[in-house]
Amino acid sequence: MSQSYRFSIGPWNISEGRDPYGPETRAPQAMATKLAQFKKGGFDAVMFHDDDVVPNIDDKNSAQVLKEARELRKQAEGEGLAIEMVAPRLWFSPQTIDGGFTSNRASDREYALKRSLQTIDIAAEMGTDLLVLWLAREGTYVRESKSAARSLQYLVDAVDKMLAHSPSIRIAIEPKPNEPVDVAYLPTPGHVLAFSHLTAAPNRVGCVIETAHCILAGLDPVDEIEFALAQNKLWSLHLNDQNGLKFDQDKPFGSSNLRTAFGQVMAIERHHFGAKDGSCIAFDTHAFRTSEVKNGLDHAINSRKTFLRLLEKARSFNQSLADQLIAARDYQALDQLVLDHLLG
Ligand code: XUL
Ligand code: MN
Repeated sequence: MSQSYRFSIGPWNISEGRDPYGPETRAPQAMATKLAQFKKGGFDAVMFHDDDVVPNIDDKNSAQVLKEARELRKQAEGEGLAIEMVAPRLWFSPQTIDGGFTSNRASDREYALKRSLQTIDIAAEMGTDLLVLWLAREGTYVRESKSAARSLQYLVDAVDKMLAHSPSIRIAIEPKPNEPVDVAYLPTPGHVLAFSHLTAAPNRVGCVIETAHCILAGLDPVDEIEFALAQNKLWSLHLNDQNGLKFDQDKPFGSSNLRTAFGQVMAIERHHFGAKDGSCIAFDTHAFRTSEVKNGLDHAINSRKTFLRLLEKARSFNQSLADQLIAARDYQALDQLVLDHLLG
């Protein structure tokens, strides 16, 4: 029987349209409204930042934080949605303007760790063992301001404390080479997987791969996905698209490069992503600024539709003919076989 995939989505994927050059273009939607749309849109699970779960989280004590986490879990489950992961949002607060774990100030580093440990408690309360770390501001704008070796040690120390905080937590790091920082620490899946082996429990440190982030690093997302899958280290996926080396565009999956999208689906299918552990496929995309509220989730619904259509293409691809062409090293014909198949 063919494998079926689980799809997840974050509340930030229904956004208000603000960009660095202009304000919101859509009214904000309540969490309840978002959750109600997710199941209807074909999604099975939700990804949350800690302050999506608990707004104004820094103003609340631990008992209140965990109470709100329990309430949101109930609300999501009431809509038929599981919780995929929770991630500390370490790039908003005044204490993280110079990064969190790698900040040059000890008080900022303590804040980042405290918030991450609290996010692990939130994850437990919400029934997930997956913590995602997108290391947004861990990096530099000025090369001389930080040392890569010292920063690496700060990151290892922080992750080791998280691993010690909970014997069951799995930490998936989402690499991105730049934005908001000029040069980020752990910019690629290769860096993340090498990093995992420096920690106290490498089997509990893996990665999330996002298509656009790979393209921004000049890498082919197909190979990055397969590289991580081959090592059982891919624990979540953010599929989207990106038109070359620009700002992080988070375009609908397949909208810039259908062939690379096909390649990603082929890799996912070949390695049975999520079959054993229930890992989810998310589409970390956002609405165009011109979209109206009523169409505010269409980018993700369309991305899922494209994924499922490409899955049919992956399953009907003539692999035995491809294998013959590969054996004959007739890559010219192989290239055209893929194009003809995609063109239908
Ligand atoms: C940033 C990004 C984040 C993470 C979750 O580029 O992709 O949305 O996926 O924090
Ligand atoms: Mn992402």
